[in-house]
Amino acid sequence: MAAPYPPKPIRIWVTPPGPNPWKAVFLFEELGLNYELKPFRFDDVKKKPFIDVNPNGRTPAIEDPNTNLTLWESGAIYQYVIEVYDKENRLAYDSFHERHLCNQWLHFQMSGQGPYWGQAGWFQHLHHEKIPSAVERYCNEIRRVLGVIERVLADKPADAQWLVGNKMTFADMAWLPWNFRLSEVMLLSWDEVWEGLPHVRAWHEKMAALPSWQRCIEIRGRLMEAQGLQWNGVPKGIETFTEYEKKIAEGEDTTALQH
Ligand SMILES: N[C@@H](CCC(=O)N[C@@H](CS)C(=O)NCC(=O)O)C(=O)O
Repeated sequence: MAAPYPPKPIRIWVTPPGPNPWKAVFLFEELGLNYELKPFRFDDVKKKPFIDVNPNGRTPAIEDPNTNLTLWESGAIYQYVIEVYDKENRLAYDSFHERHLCNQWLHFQMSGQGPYWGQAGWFQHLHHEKIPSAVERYCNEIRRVLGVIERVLADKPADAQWLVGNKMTFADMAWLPWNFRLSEVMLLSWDEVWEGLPHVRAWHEKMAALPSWQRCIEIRGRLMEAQGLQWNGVPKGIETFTEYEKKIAEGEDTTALQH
């Protein structure tokens, strides 16, 4: 058996319900890195000990004993892991143009996907009052951003439908975990989510089928179970989002689903 790489496991702090921690775990799994998970409850994300690791109180965060570096913000974690642990450029390029293009797509994901998908989910499910115009605004933005990706992928040769060059890179992977939640975020069937987006759908499904992502889903399921949560983040014992929304409106603790 090959020696673990890197020699000391990198600790990844995760709150299981939200998509962002799984963005980090997906990259570690795909590169086959030596890591350990530090799962904790979403309710504790703004408390010690986690705020000593990330003063902003958001997951993921990593602690790497091999380099003595603690890092938060999933985009920064991606750039770090790729620079330090993907020396063979399995999920990156060393050529000038492609390096910068990968960073461009990563920044677009961080600024154009994370916050908008997150706000769509918030106004759809968690906000204490129904504001249809807010849901509409963020869902429209989701469609607009996916439309950008659709055009880019459609313009590429059939065997190279990735954001940069002709292979999957970290710039593609970064988009998967939030897209994986789209049906729930938009309250649509998957066929409705992907309407008019055949290239995005194929791109998404290729990544979702990877063993590395399947392992993420399996690990997430176990951690959610251990925290008494259903797969969508709704606590066990609450059957539907409608029932959950009612509890939120009544002011009961709702922290488990917030991402
Ligand atoms: N920009 C951050 C966003 C991280 C983020 O929002 N993480 C969620 C979990 S998916 C969180 O910890 N939320 C805590 C909160 O909203 O207080 C990143 O990409 O790492």
